[in-house]
Amino acid sequence: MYNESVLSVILGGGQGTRLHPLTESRSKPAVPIAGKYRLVDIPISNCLNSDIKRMYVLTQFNSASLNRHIKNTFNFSFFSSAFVDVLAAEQTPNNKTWYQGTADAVRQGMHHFLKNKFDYFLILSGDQLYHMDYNKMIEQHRDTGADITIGTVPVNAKEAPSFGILKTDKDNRITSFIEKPSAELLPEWVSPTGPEMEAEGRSYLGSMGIYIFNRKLLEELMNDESTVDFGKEIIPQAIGKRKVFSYQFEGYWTDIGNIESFFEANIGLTDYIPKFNLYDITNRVYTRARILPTSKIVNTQLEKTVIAEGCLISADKIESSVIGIRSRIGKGSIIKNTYMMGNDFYESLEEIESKKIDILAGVGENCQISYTIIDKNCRIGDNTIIEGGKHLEDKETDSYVIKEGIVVLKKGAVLPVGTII
Ligand code: ADQ
Ligand code: ADP
Repeated sequence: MYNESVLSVILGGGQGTRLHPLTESRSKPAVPIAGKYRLVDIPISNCLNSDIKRMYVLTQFNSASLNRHIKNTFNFSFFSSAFVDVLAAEQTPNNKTWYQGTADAVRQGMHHFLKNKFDYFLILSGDQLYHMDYNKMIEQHRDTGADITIGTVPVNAKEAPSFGILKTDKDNRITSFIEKPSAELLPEWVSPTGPEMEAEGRSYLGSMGIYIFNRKLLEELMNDESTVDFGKEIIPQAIGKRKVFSYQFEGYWTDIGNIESFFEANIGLTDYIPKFNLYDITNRVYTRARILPTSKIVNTQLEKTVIAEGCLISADKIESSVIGIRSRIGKGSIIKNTYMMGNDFYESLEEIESKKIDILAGVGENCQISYTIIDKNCRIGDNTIIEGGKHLEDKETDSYVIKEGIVVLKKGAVLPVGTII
């Protein structure tokens, strides 16, 4: 029996500038991760594993790929009341095509949500990598009689300025909250987080951007149209006035909302023991079942590498890299610290001949690629050298972007033979 008291709302992304160019032609929840999944699979799978089976995904624009992915993946039985619905920003008479912020996005979807029977809203972020049993948080929410419960994790001083930081009393009730404090303000926000966390320097309690709200309360708060954001307005304004509790989460959790953290999280999957475990049958990450053939690897030295299904690889060496579905990599190539998303289709030998394709989809022969994200369907000519790293300055061209030393090839980019970046 699924958890009927909870309705989940997944915040699928604002204008997506932080993940540009991966969000140039698709909405953020549809961005491919870990070689075969999409960002939105993470919160949806956590919900399913927590027996929460009604979900709305809020997104700024309705990309065909997101709808196709959701429709093909989360296709529940005819007899089930489970659903995953995508709600894209709708044009209003004021011509506000975009959601103005997270709370505004929820406000605009309210008339859809309230048609359902439930007691609690579970508000989730669409760009985080973690496994979490939300039932434990819901249990605490009920036991404490809270109006709002916020999922929290201990963070260090470097991370703290990009989070909502809070303080609690001995019963975990939140007594104060500040959204993204500046480094100068930080000393005032130190909290006791336990000896293990403190030893790692994680002395601040950060909001995970995961909230439980009692249904009636959120309905009431949404009536105030001046509030557009949870972190900036709704949460700070509720402290002191409502019973707001912290639920401290102990497992691995990371925000993957920008290129650097997205890259780190993907490459982190190649660690000997990755912090995010995809090999746990009790905590499955669900995604589209594609029925692809096995991967074929010829004469390639592989080190700490994750390879998805349906790849054709003849590279010399691949190290600390994630290679996505249907990837093709030519002989003599060396790939390091790279996330290659893969291809949406194969090119048959006949097609290659009849269309006279000179640069095949994938990585050509004798290429050297490092610190790079290769979006889907890129064509990289032979003898290309892409040497990402901190020596590179931020830059954007028609076919790639460089951010924080990471080279990101745009979806479908074509790099002529011998390109050097
Ligand atoms: P941020 O992640 O910086 O901080 P925000 O940009 O509001 O806050 O994004 C929250 C989530 O909502 C993200 O998944 C984002 O993609 C999505 N989102 C943003 N704007 C949206 C919009 N207009 N429509 C739909 N979805 C949208 C928040 C909290 C902090 C907390 C961190 C933890 O405000 O207090 O510490 O999350 O990551
Ligand atoms: P994304 O959101 O990753 O940018 P889409 O979801 O729009 O990409 O495209 C993925 C799906 O679209 C593939 O599974 C494939 O079925 C189909 N597709 C896209 N381009 C092609 C193509 N050129 N030939 C055949 N199928 C394609």
